[in-house]
Amino acid sequence: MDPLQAAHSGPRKKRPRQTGTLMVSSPHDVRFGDLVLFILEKKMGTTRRAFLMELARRKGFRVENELSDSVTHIVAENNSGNDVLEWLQVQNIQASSRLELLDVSWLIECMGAGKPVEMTGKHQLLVRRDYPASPKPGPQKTPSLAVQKISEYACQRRTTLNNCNCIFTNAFEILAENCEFRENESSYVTYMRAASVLKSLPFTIISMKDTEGIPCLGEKVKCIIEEIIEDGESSEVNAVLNDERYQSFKLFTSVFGVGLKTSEKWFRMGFRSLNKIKSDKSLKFTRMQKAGFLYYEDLVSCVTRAEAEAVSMLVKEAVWAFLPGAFISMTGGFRRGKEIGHDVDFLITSPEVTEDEKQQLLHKVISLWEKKGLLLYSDLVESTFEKLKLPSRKVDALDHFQKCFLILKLHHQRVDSDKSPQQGGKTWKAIRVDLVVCPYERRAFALLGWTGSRQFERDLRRYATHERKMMLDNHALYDKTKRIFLKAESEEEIFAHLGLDYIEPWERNA
Ligand code: DCT
Ligand code: MG
Repeated sequence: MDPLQAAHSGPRKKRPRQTGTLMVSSPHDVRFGDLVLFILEKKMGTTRRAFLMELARRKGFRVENELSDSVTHIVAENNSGNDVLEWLQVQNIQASSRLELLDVSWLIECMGAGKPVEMTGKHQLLVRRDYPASPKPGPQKTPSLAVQKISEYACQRRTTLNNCNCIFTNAFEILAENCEFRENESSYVTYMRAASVLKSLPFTIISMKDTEGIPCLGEKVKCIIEEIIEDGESSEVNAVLNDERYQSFKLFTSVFGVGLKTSEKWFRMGFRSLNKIKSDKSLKFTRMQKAGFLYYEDLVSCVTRAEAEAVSMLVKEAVWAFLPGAFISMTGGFRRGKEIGHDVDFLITSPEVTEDEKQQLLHKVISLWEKKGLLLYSDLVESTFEKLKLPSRKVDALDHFQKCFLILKLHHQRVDSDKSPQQGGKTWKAIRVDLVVCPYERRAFALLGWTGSRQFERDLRRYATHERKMMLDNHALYDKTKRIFLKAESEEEIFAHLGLDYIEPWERNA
């Protein structure tokens, strides 16, 4: 066993069992009978607890010596909501959802007011809902209050862009990328899942104790987390960042049209810079790569939301010129609320048009842009969609819808109308745009698939397969037990078919 690991999974400190301190106190009239208080001794101490109990009773509050079913309010000092829940678990007591967990500041305000004051957020002890206290050995009741395990599937977690564990997730994403470059699929998945679960946490990991109960964090991952906690950085990540192969692949794949195969070839040929590659007469480039080099600077500088909105206008103008009733949704990262992206993705669909009209749409749109001088690159892929085909088993398979991969010329003025074109300067920016056209009755599946994130999509499919015996992809959902396709008009219906709580697009940034 890894010595580090052993250090973290050792026996937990036994907490002394709390027994209510028996007080000798004169009887007081209870004035606020519907409140039954219990004051936690832990971290408060016997004397202070006894003092507060006596004071509260004198003011007409009912305060119990022992924790019992009748208690409605637990008051604690210097404890978090999770601390209190953990304490309750040790007592083998089931916390009901009507039990209030309050900070001592509430009680003190009540004492000042001589009556119960309103409980607000500042008084209520926060329970990290996704963060269960680690289970104790032996039979136990599960507290019904708020304790829910973090799922191993990203589609059962809410992941906003509010990532409070960047320091760790950046590290794991670099390690994952390095594995991708080395085609080490299993390590890639390990690191991506670790990054993904950390992104969903509503708190920052500050000690190894915080990682208890979190899935997808294996031994290796935990060692890296520990090193980052202790040193602020990971030696393994530093080694990757200084690795020649990683640096070269990172550079080469930043060119549109260059994937792992080409990068491998160039790396083996001894290339280390893009300038050397561009000027080498013996190399042959695809049409995509030529465009990639030509518009390199624009394409590596990310697309802003303002630019994405301007592209959206362009797309709507062109599509509606031919199909006024078409639905156009911006998908991808921008639909998830991101402020920047590497491209802008759109899903287009329309009810009540013939297959032929729909098939012609992208062709017409592209030739319109070509006439207007806005088309810098296009690659149109015809649909290979078949209605009765079962969803793909592969989690990363491309879908069969008709689509085009484009580079469009976006004039600065369309983004910022105040911006007057500078004399002689370039007045536009090259932007990567993807357009996908899907059959109207498949729009919910296509929208769900094209909204991402990739990790979220992978886990949705994995969840469907392993937990529901269903098959999901960008086209359809198939129930293997019932042997039927499950129809859906909206993303909500797909989640419902899968028995999942609905996760909003901005919560899918896994
Ligand atoms: N997608 C898919 N099948 C693929 C590739 C992508 O279903 N083979 C989905 C998942 C995400 C979405 O399409 C958009 O893809 P990207 O543009 O690559 O991702 P993004 O989340 O929009 O990220 P970025 O902000 O970098 O564009
Ligand atoms: Mg995108």
